[in-house]
Amino acid sequence: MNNIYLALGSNIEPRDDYLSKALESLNTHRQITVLRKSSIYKTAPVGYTDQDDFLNMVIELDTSLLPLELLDVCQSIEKQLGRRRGVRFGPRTVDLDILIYNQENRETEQLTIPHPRMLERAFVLIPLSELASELTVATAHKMVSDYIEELPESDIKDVTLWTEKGSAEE
Ligand code: PH2
Ligand code: MG
Ligand code: MG
Repeated sequence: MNNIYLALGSNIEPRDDYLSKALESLNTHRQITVLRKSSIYKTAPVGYTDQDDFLNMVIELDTSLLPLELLDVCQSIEKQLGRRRGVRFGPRTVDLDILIYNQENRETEQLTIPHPRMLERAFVLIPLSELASELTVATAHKMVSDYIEELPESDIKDVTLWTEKGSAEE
């Protein structure tokens, strides 16, 4: 059994549809099974802040694909769902990032695993902790929950549970 986690994000409407469609595409792939999903969170943009709020979630999956093959599938789903590459960290219909792939620890031009920014990002750590709060990440000996404790309070406040009903009232 594999231990693979992916982060999903969208900040172009219809954000929740983009997340569901990405999930559906992953799940219909012959070599991918989505095992578990976190809740969906509404999150303030990080990095490039002059853009709309994101919806973010994390999923656990099982696959016989190798890391670069999985990356390829993620990028083709992004493309299929209308992702256009523009501003770095800027708006996107859907972003699929491989966070963790078993014990893989690699840094190549195409792909770095564990995801290089995941341990500083509340919008990744909080949904990930729903699925794997005791997971230790690659070479670090700390757990996901330890990293959450180190986050500034302001980052944590920027990540709130999202509900379809809540969004209709916005
Ligand atoms: N993704 C980024 C940059 N900033 N901010 C939030 N809240 N959520 C994201 O998914 C996100 C971001 C680059 O991929
Ligand atoms: Mg990303
Ligand atoms: Mg990405």
